[in-house]
Amino acid sequence: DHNKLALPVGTTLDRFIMRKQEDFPYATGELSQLLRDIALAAKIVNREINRSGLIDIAGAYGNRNVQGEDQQKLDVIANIRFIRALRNGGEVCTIISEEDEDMIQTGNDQGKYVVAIDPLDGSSNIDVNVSIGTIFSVYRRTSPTGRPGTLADCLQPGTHQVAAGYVIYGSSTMLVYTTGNGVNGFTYEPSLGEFFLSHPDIQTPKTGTVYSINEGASETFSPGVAAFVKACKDASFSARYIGSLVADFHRNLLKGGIYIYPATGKAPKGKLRLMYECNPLAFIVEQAGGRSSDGYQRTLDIEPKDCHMRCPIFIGSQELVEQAEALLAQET
Ligand code: AHM
Ligand code: MG
Repeated sequence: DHNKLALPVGTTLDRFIMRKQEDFPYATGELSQLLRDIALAAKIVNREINRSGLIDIAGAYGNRNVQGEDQQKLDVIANIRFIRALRNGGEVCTIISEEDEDMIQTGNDQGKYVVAIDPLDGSSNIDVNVSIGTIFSVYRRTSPTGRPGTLADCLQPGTHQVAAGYVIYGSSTMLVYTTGNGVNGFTYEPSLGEFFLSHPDIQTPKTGTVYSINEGASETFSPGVAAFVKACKDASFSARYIGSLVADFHRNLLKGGIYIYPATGKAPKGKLRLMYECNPLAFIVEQAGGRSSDGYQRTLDIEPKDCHMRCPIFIGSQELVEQAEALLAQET
């Protein structure tokens, strides 16, 4: 019962994390520290993103740094920032990141946690000033401490997540996360440099009238997906597709709806990655009362095969995801 843990709107993220920890008498505070590390890196990345449009202008007035550091692409910068924060924090032994083919060993062999992260998703949207996001997932390692984390530590099913969240760098910047006791959203106040609780105990609507899918690929949809999209149109749903996963997901979480990235001709296994895109959002949506599947089975039950594995995703309001699953089940 997470209602007894309710804290008022306006509580700072640090205080919120601290108070939640006090509710678990045996908690050592390591997960709390890890979440604070992620929030710190998010603030730094947020600053870089807000400056990104100014880089050329800064060059024009002679402010470009000589090493050319400010010319690195933002997804690379975000990757560096998050890895550095998690390494310095000390709680994480191993990281898998969309930006790195191999597992990253932080050198913190005593760290009890592994993190899967997409440091900056939707980065093709940066140049056109569209919202982008960070998505992360936290697992407790299963191998003994005192040595680097293992592939098995990283390849746990989504049901084993101990925390997951995302940061949306949008018209305001928000951090939304769960540790398995509901979902809470925090809005960043840049002039104070703090995240404040703005969306306590988020519940997603049971149904909705928004569908989000890249219909440019509709010629290659399976019959079940095509039937679902047709049903959405027959019901005069609104089509909303930003093309930035976190932004599409966040809108539907708050307003109701379904986001789909199915198998397509170009992406036969779907496009999105299980470990750092699908699973964290699936954990969050379930905690908010919604549902996520690959069309046939619950996302969180999928057995991960490699760190960068892709899978189709149907995620959002429970009734809509169930309707899509029912139509897929009728495929022959
Ligand atoms: P990325 O990880 O290379 O940025 O790709 C993921 C993005 C998601 O943010 C978005 O939902 C999806 O790709 C859009 O793909 P498409 O353009 O095929 O619809
Ligand atoms: Mg991505």
